[in-house]
Amino acid sequence: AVRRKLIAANWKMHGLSDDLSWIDAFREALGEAHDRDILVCPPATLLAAFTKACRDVGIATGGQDCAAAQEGAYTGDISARMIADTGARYVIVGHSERRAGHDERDVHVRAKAAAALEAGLVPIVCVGETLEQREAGEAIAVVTNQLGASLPEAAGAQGVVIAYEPVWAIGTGRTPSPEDAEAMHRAIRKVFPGEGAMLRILYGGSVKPENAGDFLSRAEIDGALVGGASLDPEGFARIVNAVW
Ligand code: G2H
Repeated sequence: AVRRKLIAANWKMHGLSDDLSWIDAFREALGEAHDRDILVCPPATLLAAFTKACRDVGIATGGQDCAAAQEGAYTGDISARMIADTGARYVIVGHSERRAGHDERDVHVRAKAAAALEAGLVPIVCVGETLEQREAGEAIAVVTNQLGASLPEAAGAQGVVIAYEPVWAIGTGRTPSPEDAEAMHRAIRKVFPGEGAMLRILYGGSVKPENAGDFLSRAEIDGALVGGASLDPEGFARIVNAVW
């Protein structure tokens, strides 16, 4: 099976309305890019405007988190149905910054991913080990267990995207070797027996223009989830163009 590479920008808590100018700057720097999917996950406040502006230019959009419920008395929360209502097609769930900073556990991530599927969105389910777990030789066991517990039963390989983001690589400038990332992706694929070949697995954690090609050229690595380096439109275009 040929999996199209997916290059996703996770803006985290960055971006104001002026930053819609990122879209034109990115497109100009990108040139003609074929055979790859491009996704931008801006903050929720910009999602509707971003989605509208990206509609006809080949850039998909997504949320960075969603609630487990679709509506109700949940002050401050945003549901998957609301994200889908903007025209966005994806939503990140279980990012380590949510797991660590908002005490989200696998059971919550699973409920959010289920809500995303129910709303017709593709959840990007994030998993990753800590440095301590990697050094103890437990990385693959930790991540495959986390994934098993974070995936809703209804999740099939074609309806979800997995992002492997080692916690120690996020925003630190450190990365695993492409070989170690590939080994993890291979293990993650086995969590989907019989349909692993259809599953898209992104690598995330300190992806930059300088190292993007090392990851994106690997057969097991189906794309990247890019944080800090995605804020610069030229830099993100270089990352997208590192796919060949
Ligand atoms: C990991 C990644 C994007 P960064 O969180 O999700 O961020 O590229 O800044 O390490």
